[in-house]
Amino acid sequence: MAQSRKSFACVVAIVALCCVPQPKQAWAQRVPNAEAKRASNTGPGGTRANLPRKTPITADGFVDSGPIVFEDVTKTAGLSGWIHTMGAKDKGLICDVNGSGVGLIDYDNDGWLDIYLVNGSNFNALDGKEEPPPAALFHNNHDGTFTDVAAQAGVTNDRWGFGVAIADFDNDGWPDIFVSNLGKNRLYRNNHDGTFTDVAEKAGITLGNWSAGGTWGDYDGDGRLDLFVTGYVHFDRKDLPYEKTKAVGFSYCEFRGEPVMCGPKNIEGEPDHLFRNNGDGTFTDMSAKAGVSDESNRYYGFTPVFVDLNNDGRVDLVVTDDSTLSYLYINRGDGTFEDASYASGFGLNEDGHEVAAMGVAVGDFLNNGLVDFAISDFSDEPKLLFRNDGKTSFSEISMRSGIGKVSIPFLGWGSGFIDYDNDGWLDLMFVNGHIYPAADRLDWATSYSQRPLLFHNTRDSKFEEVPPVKGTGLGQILSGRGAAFGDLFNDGKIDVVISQIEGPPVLLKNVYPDHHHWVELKLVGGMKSPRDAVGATVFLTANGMRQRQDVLSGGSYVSSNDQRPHFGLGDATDAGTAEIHWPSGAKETVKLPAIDRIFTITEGRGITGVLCDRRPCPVTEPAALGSKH
Ligand SMILES: [Ca+2]
Ligand SMILES: [Ca+2]
Ligand SMILES: [Ca+2]
Ligand SMILES: [Ca+2]
Repeated sequence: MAQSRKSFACVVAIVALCCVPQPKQAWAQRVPNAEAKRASNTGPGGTRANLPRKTPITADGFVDSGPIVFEDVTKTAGLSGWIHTMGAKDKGLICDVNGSGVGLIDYDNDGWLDIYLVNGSNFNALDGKEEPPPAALFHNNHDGTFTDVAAQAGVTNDRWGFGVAIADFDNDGWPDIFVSNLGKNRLYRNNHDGTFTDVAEKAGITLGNWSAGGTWGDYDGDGRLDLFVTGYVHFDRKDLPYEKTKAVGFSYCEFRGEPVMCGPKNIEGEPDHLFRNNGDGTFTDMSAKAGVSDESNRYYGFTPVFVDLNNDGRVDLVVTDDSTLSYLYINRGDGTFEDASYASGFGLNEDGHEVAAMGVAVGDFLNNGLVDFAISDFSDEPKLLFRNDGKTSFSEISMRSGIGKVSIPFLGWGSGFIDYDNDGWLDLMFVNGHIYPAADRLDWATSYSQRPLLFHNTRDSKFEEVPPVKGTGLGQILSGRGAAFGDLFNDGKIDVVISQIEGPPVLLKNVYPDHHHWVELKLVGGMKSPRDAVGATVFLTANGMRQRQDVLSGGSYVSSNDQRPHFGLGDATDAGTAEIHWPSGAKETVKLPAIDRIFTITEGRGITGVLCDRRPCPVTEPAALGSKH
């Protein structure tokens, strides 16, 4: 999150000098001259305090009319009573600013997505002096409303929470919840009766310092989901990272000449962990053996995702790192990973610079069968679009694609490739918000609360910003952090749940007035695959195109999206044919018999369930016959 865009050589120099006091102008010298001059006139009690300040584009640029994509239904849905809190209001410490993730989970297996919202905490709560702020589990009532059942369900966490990753780790057919904390992590096992039990201690995955995010994936192909957890910074209550303290290498902490909270630069990092699932409720730490421990680098890990990026049938691993190189690991298939962060071109931006990478969107936006990535990062940086060129090679094409220039003033977090208009081409959304409250006081051309960004995919590697219409979901400014994307109302349109730091969540219902068709798949793995099919890849051939969707656990910003592959069909009236690459290695081809349906497909058995117009309907004969294993 801190100021970034520094050459790798410069990073090495700073790391080497980390225990030496930094010169007071260390940050300011990278600010362009004119801006530096302005900054020198500002600050607390500065001379510019009374001058009118132009509203930055991050909180402006709204239009009076246009197509409405999202409607903010937070209040009517019943979500506005829950409030996220994290640390002190002055946001003076690094633990106060990052916010938390959102997990979409159908915890009661009724076919409707429920919402898990991680909460933060504060020192008083940690010390038992006040009630800890609880996480929320909002049950979907199928009528557009939700009810918070976290307390009854036993999933309030009550720790300083950051990330969430949803998966059925014990293959019992019921999704479970991993929560990463500043403090011990949680693994909430689903008891099948609306309640959960925290089994993290027995599982051996609590860790205990600062875990940011998690992702589930069967990296060793034994049919059991394994867990990767990012470490952010090493945090010590007895040595808080304030300016000029030992915890920050005695450095000053400034942004454009303004004193700000310290970090992550100069704070000791926390390593990452890969836990192999032993199948008996316990896990074994394989981080070092697998080559993904981050032990020697201690980069500031945020959002990890297991996904097969080179189409060899094995999940690989990408990790966004704050203000340091981001990782891209290729699964060798022998229990180890090859670090291809530099070689692939994924770890740095187009100029070869590291960025403060927060979130990651995963999706095949070119419809060429390869997954691409978009990375949300700090303000003053373009948000990054990485095109997968095959052969484990990526090109960063932000400026060429049309998302670069527009996104520069925004500080991005939750990120998702979603086909909001169901035309068969993945669009791109970023959820934004600054970490420094001073952004609203000083002339930085950015703001503390920021509007979300939605880009329409105009094909041929190009995107266009969707104008934010006043009074709609895109037409508001938020303190956005985590975000999860999914079809919450089973109507074939992808909605968004946003977690705001220090505020209520925001539910954006997709009301875009297209008349396009769609299809969704709920996959159930067989005996040799994870039961929830996490790691499966689906190629849908329909409407003259071949689209790809993956079943993933983790992503966006330390969040967990709808795991049902969703395909926009445009005007096509034939739902096409799905080619499913199951985690077991089996490939299955299923002719989908109808549009605008949610099909359950069970490995080796074809279609085993159908939702028509939000209700179960008969499985038709041609569908069952269409399966070829
Ligand atoms: Ca449900
Ligand atoms: Ca389970
Ligand atoms: Ca495994
Ligand atoms: Ca689209």
